[in-house]
Amino acid sequence: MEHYYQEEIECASPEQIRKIQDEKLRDQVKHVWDNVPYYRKKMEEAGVKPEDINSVDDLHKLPFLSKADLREAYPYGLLGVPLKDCVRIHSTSGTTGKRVVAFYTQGDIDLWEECCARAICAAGGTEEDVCHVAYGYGLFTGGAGLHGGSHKAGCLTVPISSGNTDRQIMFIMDLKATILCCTPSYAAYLGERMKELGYGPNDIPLKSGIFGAEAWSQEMRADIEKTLGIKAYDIYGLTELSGPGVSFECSAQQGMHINEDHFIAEIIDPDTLEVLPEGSEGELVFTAIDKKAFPMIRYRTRDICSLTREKCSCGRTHVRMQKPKGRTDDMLIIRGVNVFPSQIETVLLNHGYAANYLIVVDRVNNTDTFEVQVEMTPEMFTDNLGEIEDRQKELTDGLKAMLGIKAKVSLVAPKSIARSEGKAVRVIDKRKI
Ligand code: DLL
Repeated sequence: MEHYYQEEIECASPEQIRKIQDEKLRDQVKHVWDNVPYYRKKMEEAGVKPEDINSVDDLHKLPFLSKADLREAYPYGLLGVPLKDCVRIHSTSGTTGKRVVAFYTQGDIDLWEECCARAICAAGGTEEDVCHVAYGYGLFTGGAGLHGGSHKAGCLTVPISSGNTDRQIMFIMDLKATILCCTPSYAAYLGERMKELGYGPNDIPLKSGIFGAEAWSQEMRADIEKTLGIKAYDIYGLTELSGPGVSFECSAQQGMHINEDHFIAEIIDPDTLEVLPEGSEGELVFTAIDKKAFPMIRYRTRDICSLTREKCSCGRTHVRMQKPKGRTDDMLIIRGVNVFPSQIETVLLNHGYAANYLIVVDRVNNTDTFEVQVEMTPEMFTDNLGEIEDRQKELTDGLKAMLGIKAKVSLVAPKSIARSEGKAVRVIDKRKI
């Protein structure tokens, strides 16, 4: 039986949702016009006034916000309420430039935690469950978001944060954790370590996992589900829009339902900025219609995916987004060809490898070099060079068929590629250095 946190709104009719969005959008645009001079100026430049925005149909008239705006307005330029009304900040783990700092009122936190509670309930969470939150706590939104959601869903919450893998496993086993929340790469590592310690899927008390914060393939899902003996649910979000819980997967595992009573989603062509019809792949853009302290309007996420309104077997009516296949800024252009790390991951997992790999790109004599280092699994480990060469060739062919270009595949020993406790780093692009 499908379990909901707020069934009435999660299963509301499309007309009801649309009505909510129209009303909230009008209020939010007025709120921003009155309180965020940075965005008001953008609206004035675009010749749009709050009176011009009556419904979602008018959304396209509003200017976009991008990461560059966030940088320019850092730290307080996009605040929608006096600082005294804010109760918390979170920040992105960005490695380049200024970090994004997002602000929250107590109301903003409540609705964010509700979104996370919806995700936990969709993964079967009830007050009988023990929810092991192994996303990082602190400035990162993963820990705080799922922690709050777990409380709201009534689970027993284990705020373990990331790190110290053997201690994590001890808590999972001793406290009989039923729901695991962490990045998919960390879930894979936990699974690997549990197997080493002799725990099979039937020994592990977990029943489901809520994994997100980075792109992961269907093949990786299958791998984690098998090792841990769980059902693995995807969850999506970003700091600028609160954090995790902007969208989440249900039992159907056919895309993530976007919490449409709080966020309006659009897909645009990242080059022409034109809004694309349902089903097209493009850049995901969100308008947060409830958040007051950091009210993002038409925020360009740089994530690439598509949307569908097809009926979902779980009963939820909110639009679904497909797994983002990566970010526009994750996309590598190698010898003129677009390459997403997730495509490489698919090939590796289809050939029986785990998601332990590193992509190294460089430029030598004006030509891009493209190497994929892949760990052999303990089962396939060998020092027979002929066998290694055969396997490398097999993967080179598989990658060529997927990407259309040739990669140098280097098989490396098990455990020689660093494991991640948070978001995995899978690309080293030396061309940018
Ligand atoms: O990663 C929030 C989060 C925490 C989501 C825990 C899910 C679970 P940021 O650090 O601001 O926030 O990074 C946001 O991560 O724009 C996507 O590119 C990527 N991302 C997040 N979830 C997914 C996902 C958090 N399920 C950026 N699949 C986003 C693919 C994801 N990419």
